[in-house]
Amino acid sequence: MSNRRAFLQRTLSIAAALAGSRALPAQQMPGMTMPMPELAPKSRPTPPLPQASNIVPVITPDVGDLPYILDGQTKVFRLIAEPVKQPILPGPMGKTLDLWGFNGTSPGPTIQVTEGDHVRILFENHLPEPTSMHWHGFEDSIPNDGMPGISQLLIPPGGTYTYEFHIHQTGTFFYHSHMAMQEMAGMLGGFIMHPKAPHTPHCDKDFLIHLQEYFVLPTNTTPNTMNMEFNWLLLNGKAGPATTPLIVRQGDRVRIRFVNLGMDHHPMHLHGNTFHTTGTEAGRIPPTAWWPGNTVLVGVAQARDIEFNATNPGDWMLHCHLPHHMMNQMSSNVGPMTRTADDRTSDGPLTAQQEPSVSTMKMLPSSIAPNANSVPNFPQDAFMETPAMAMDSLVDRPENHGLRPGWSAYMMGMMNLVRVLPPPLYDEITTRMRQAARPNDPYAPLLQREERA
Ligand SMILES: [Cu+2]
Repeated sequence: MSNRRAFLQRTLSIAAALAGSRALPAQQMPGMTMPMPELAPKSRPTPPLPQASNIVPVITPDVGDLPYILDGQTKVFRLIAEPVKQPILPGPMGKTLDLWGFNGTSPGPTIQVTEGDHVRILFENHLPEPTSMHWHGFEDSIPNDGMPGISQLLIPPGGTYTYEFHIHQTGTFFYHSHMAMQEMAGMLGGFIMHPKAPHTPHCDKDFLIHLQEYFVLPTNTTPNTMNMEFNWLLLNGKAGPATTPLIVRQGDRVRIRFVNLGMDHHPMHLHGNTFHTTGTEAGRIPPTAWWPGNTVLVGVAQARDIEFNATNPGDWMLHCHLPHHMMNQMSSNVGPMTRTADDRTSDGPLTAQQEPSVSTMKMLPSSIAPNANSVPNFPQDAFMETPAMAMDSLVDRPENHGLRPGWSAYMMGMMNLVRVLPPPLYDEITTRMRQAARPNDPYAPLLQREERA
């Protein structure tokens, strides 16, 4: 059947279905010519590994993967658009946002497929308004483009749509609502197309990080999606220090894939290592055209893949370098001015006895120079809400093991760590990660793979 005939048939039949009912289950949708298999469970079990054993699974920290079931040779994913409660920072000064996402998270779970796969997405709209899903960068047929009013009708609340793809590209792609305000409410997710044969040089670790921004007034939980000033800057749905570090064994070659579906461009900077930019939202860059750097600008609607050899041990900052994106609650109309009273300073490294606390939220006079008020530009960070709100215990997890006490006071907004760990510490931390046996652990595919190796 020609693409045009298939398109017309699908459009007409779906239009008929939508006219008849706003909440038909997928199995009853006329025109759904593909046999509908049993739907994959909504709860996320341990994500499946990419089939080929030589493919390193992409880890999306704090998010995880969308599982699939096989219908013959077709990988079938069930993607549900729905309101979600997204905890972006824990504790008394923390925040949980009311976002729109997929299958319980925002960003939605990452879809991983391999070049040559046939893929079916059973999409369900559990939102209170119509939507449609765009597959960003896909070279596929027009009925699967997700452009409302152009390639398909809007999918009403309770409605469904089936997208089908034959995967012939490779790289970092993504899915998102093509309704702009829905996109700003969190409706985005990653779509990784692995090559059949891994790229060379081989990468031992492969991570995906979404760059996100929201404006949320104090005491509010719903973002103002029309605002152009942002006070909560997130990586994979978390603000620093709630971002889960990227765990790397010293000597690994590491790929990090950044995806930006927000309003601002983000210059992502890595400390201590020089990387090459090896991919864009259009896939792999020929090696002769890679460019070195320690900062990569990830523009709106873009993906950037970077790779480096992690030979330099340490806990290296990975962060957006826009100053306002390195803070939490950065906004001209957000108060109060706060800082922990345990805001000790010193000219030496922190010791275990110096861990700050969140017991009080007041600047100590001893932290301020006697002539501070006569110095132009004062105050700057002294009266931001952070740093110096240590919350080590609130964000404690195996991936943070061994960081110096009080570390969390200096992680904000779009900040995370790439922990390049000498083998003994790497083994200790990954053992702790395994022992934690967390449900839906985004690191699980990697831990399982390394355990088998
Ligand atoms: Cu930024």
